[in-house]
Amino acid sequence: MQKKLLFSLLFIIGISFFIAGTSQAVTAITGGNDFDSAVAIQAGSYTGGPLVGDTGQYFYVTLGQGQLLTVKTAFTTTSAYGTMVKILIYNQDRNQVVEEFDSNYSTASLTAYWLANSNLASSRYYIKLDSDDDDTSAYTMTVTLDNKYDAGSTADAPDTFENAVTLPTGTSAGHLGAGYQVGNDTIDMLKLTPAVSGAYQIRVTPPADARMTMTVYDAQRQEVDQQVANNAGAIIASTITADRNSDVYFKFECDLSCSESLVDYSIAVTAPTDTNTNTVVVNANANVNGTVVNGNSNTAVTNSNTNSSANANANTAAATNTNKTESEKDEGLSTTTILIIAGAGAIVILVIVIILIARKKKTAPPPASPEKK
Ligand SMILES: [Ca+2]
Ligand SMILES: [Ca+2]
Repeated sequence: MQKKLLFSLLFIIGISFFIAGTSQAVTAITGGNDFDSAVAIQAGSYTGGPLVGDTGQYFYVTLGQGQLLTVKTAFTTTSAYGTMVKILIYNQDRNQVVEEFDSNYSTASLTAYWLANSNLASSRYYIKLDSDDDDTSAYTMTVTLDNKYDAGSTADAPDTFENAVTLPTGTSAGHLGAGYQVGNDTIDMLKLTPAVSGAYQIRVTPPADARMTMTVYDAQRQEVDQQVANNAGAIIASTITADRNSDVYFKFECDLSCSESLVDYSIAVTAPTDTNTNTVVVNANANVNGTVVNGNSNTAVTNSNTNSSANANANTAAATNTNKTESEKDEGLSTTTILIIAGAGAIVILVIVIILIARKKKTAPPPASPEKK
């Protein structure tokens, strides 16, 4: 019995910790009455209300360059006549840049967003929740800040050549948001530094509703090509011939005539194949040792480079010289010479022996003649 109670207690405690860990904290909040009294908030979830009359409640967030602010709200009302609810966003100069609104007879949900460009490292944006004419009894608000950095960098690509974001080869993502309700990021300037000389192809794929423009500039910042999409969603491409380490700039544009929504586009850069092939001849000497010609076998090592950026030669294999060394050759000749000398000596000794035998025969007394009887 006690074991069952202990098990039940542990189970309840575990469930409580699980719920606490997975549920998102919601903070009760009340905004200011105007810009000067606006309340600073961070990314998070909030609840508040009521919104009375036309006063509304003011908040503000600090938005970094290349960051996307998203404000999601849900309003409820008990008014028999309904209300008109709004999300308004203002820039740091307190100029209105976003207005989202809807009629609300019981509940209404709205979403507003804004993408900040790189003109300011960070800036203040005001959020106003508003209810015209009649009361809105309560609201919930979720604020998120997402980094919409370009081409794998940690920044929004700027409008100008200076500080252009590095464009890598392969596929990367870019982000633009143009005009009222969307953002002030209408231009992304990127820079490609070729690792090898040759033809590079750049393809830009926009979302279905965007009609983008790409302009290409050489290292002297002279325009060399421009591609304008004929229709929304069209892929645009350019092929340029570039020298190694000579920068090429790309300006990607999407203004209000391009899209009325956020534009997440992809950039595919295809680099040329490095066909540079070096042939290194190792040990081309032909040694002559007296009357003996030493024909060396030279080994040519072909180095096929495949690394376009570092041109890293893989030519580390040593050439193999199959020739004997001079000392080895000298050692071989000495043995031959010794054999010749030994043979000659033997011949001389043999000749001397023959001569001595011949002389001995000449000096020997003639055999005695038989006596006459
Ligand atoms: Ca951008
Ligand atoms: Ca930009």
